[in-house]
Amino acid sequence: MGLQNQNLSFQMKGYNITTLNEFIIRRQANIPYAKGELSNLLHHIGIAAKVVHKKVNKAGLVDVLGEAGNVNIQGEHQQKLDVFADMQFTAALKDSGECCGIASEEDQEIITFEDELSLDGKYIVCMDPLDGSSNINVNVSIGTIFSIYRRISPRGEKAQLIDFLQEGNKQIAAGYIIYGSSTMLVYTTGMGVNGFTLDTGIGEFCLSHPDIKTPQDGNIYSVNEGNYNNFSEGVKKYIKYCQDKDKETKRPYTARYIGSLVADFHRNLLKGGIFIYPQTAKAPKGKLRLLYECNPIAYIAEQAGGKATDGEQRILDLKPESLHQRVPFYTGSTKMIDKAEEFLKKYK
Ligand code: AHM
Ligand code: MG
Repeated sequence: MGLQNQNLSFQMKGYNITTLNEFIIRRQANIPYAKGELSNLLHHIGIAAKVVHKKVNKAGLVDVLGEAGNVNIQGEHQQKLDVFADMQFTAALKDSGECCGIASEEDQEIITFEDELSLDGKYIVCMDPLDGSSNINVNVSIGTIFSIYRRISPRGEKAQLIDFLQEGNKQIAAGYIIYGSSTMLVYTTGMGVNGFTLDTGIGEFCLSHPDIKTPQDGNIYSVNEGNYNNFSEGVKKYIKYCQDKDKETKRPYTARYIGSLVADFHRNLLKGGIFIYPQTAKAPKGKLRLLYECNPIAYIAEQAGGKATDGEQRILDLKPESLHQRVPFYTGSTKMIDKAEEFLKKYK
């Protein structure tokens, strides 16, 4: 039996698997005039995710743990895996031929791709190639975050900074990969959120979490409480509210904080909860970066029926001023965000 016929017979016997690529192509078929450029870009992100997954899974066995010996733009010591993931995603985006430039947490300036194919690329990508760096060396979940925009500058020319400083509400697609007890890719193109788990047996991301909807309310709060003394009065009071006993609102809530945004967000997305990284005395503008951490996560949160704000304004409506801009970040179940904002307003 030829390979094609064998595949057909697997399907006929009821192997009901939808791979990431099949899903992307089916979605594309629903969009009139789509030429497959975004599909191709997402496909390449999927490939890089598999390569990084493989490396992350071997951490401890091969020499990928520890510091790379450089300090990045954020003043953080780059880990070997930070550098590896940055290289893999950069190479995959360049290879796609659909992307004319990227902004990465690991690089001070934008990187432009200047081969003929890429210059004509319609998209730019902002990314945090390896999020949760402090957890790399201790076998705790880490992630990759990406955000895709249509370029503003003319096709055929070099990508410009203005292509990257677009409001989050202009995102075409966003997603994350979580390297956890299994590896998952979760993404949105503005038509809901879908999650794919990597089946390592066949080397494919398979649809495992279709049309994710986050609970409107929850009982998990996620914040680095080690910073408590440096929080504003409103945040302190909200944390106390989370800890107070109240039967009707099922309090006290449960505290869960991993220290990897992707993992903390992913858990709360599925279970219901609130993630907070507010301003602190040490980080007066917050810690997390608007372009490649908050915007993509905010887009996914909203597409799943949740919310994301800086404590007052919708994250997706903030006008970026610089590549590595930081913002306070509140995201998760709508009712919990509303309650937190009530406290911020009251104790402003
Ligand atoms: P990174 O991109 O250098 O890994 O930093 C971002 C991470 C987020 O994943 C996480 O939410 C936050 O930093 C944790 O910070 P802290 O250790 O201050 O709680
Ligand atoms: Mg990060």
